[in-house]
Amino acid sequence: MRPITFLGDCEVTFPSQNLGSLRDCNDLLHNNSALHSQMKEDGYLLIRGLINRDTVIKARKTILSYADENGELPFKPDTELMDAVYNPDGRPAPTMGEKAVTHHPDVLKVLEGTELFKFFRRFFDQPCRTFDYKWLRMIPPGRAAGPHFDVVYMGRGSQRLHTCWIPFGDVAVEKGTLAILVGSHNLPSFNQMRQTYGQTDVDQDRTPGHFGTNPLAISDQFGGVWKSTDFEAGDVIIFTMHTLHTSTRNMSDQWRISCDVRFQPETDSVDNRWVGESPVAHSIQDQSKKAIDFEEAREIWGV
Ligand SMILES: O=C(O)CCC(=O)C(=O)O
Repeated sequence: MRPITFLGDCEVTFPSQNLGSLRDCNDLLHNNSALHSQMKEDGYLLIRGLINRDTVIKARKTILSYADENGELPFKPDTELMDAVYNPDGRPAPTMGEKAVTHHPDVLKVLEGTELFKFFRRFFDQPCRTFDYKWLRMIPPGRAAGPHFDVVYMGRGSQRLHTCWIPFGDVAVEKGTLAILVGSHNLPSFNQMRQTYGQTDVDQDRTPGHFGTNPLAISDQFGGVWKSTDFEAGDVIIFTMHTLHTSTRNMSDQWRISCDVRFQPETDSVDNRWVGESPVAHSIQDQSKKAIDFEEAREIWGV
């Protein structure tokens, strides 16, 4: 029996009815229309071993060395750097959007490497581009991301923008993996959510980015099935801007290292917050506009 993890504050085991298994699409990799059909059906594509494992492991070492050298004892003394064991008395250097680490050649070899560019070039059937901003995350024990659509954070450009989530190391479900609410991108029961919450812009509207904090309450109310998987270094998961996702709680004693990056066709319009030499990232345009909390937003959205 595997150890428990959590979706929000609810205990779950994996695999179970509450948290099923994602399917991979490796047998479709040479059939672009089949890949598109699967994306349309599932809202995601899980690809095993897309990126060279050694390249990912080398980048992991670079990221951990950066976090260690520029932080304050983030790792437990007398442990292996590559194990990234959490030190409750320490703090890593910030990594999110930090070019000093995200654009290190070892890291870029993963995030902007030939494998991802080759995949998206073929998937879009035209040249593609990626955002310069990279969401490189170090997630401590006990933490998880709340459920959300990515469109609310980066929806000002291409309608064909996709997210690609990349773990830097082997990440079992109990260490905090990406989980997808399969059905959220296409079931009619999510129409109202897509047409309200799914049309918002957190910076412009000052609406909440996360659709609450309880993933299982969402599937209970709207349907769909939460799914995740044990990831290995080199695996990636790609999903749409309207695929609801969260992460399982990190139950280990180690930092979970991952990065989410975005790809789109090169000629499509682009959300300017995330590109350029120093992307502006999130910025509230109208400071006088009051932030709306989730309960208030739900009433407005009627969901
Ligand atoms: O890594 C995580 O925990 C969350 C990632 C995420 O929200 C994303 O890839 O859009």
